[in-house]
Formats: sequence, C-alpha cells, structure tokens
Amino acid sequence: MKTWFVAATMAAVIAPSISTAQTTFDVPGLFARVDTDRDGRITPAEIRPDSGADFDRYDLDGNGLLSRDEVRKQQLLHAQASAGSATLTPAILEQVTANAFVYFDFDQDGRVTREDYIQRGISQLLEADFNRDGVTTREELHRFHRQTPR
Ligand SMILES: [Ca+2]
Ligand SMILES: [Ca+2]
Ligand SMILES: [Ca+2]
Repeated sequence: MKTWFVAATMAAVIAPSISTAQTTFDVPGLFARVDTDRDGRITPAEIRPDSGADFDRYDLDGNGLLSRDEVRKQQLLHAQASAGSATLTPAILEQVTANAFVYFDFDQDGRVTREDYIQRGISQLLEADFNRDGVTTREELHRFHRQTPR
C-alpha cells in the first residue's frame, strides 16, 4: 500500500499521463512535455510551469488551494488510471488522500497552495537527481522509476 501511494503521488505531481497498467510513470511522456529546450535534462525551471499547470487542473474551484476534496478527486483519477485501482477501497482512498494532502503541503502550514504544489514537484524531481548536479537526466529518471530507457 505504501508503494502504491508513492507511485500514485509521483504520478500526481509530475506525470499526469499514465500509458498502461504496467507503466505507472511515463518517463518519455514527461520528457516530451517538460524538457522544453530538448537537451535531455529537466531543470527546476522547466518543471515549474508543468507543476503549475497540473495544480490548475486539479484546483476545481480555482481558489488557489487544493482542498481535501480536490486532493481526493485527484488521487481517485490517478488510481483509476493505474494498476493500483483494484485495491482502492474507500478506507484506502481516505488514507491516501490524507497522506497526499500532507505530502503536497510543502511548507506544512495546513493548506496546499499552488506554490506548495510546485515546490513539491521540484523537490520530487531533485530526488531523482542522483549525481546532485541540479538537473535530472532521462537516465536518472528511468533509474528512479526502475525502468529500462526506451
Ligand atoms: Ca531541458
Ligand atoms: Ca481549490
Ligand atoms: Ca502550505
């Protein structure tokens, strides 16, 4: 369940597109969308507009905050698009929603703002930056998600 949650939130933050049940993270799709200068590396400056657009998609009432309900709907959408949906009981959905809400609330003030969401997206990207040079390469992201580069 923990693994499923991590996969779901990864998808939620930086990979809205999930191609198949086997692929929970669409690395080529992410690069196609986010690597705007096409140099094979994703920088925080590149992930920022993508995370912002992702936030706007889930901020259903447009008030600049993700409410618990909005996070729940987002987690549900991602669960339905991934292999984990089979295990998604109402109790698990509530737990996943609570975890995701805390996770997205980057400054931990109890509200998920657009900036929180963007900062979480950036920090998540940098987790995959194994050699800590401030950019994440295609190979690093594949390694992070344990996929063979395509
Ligand atoms: Ca780039
Ligand atoms: Ca909202
Ligand atoms: Ca916050």
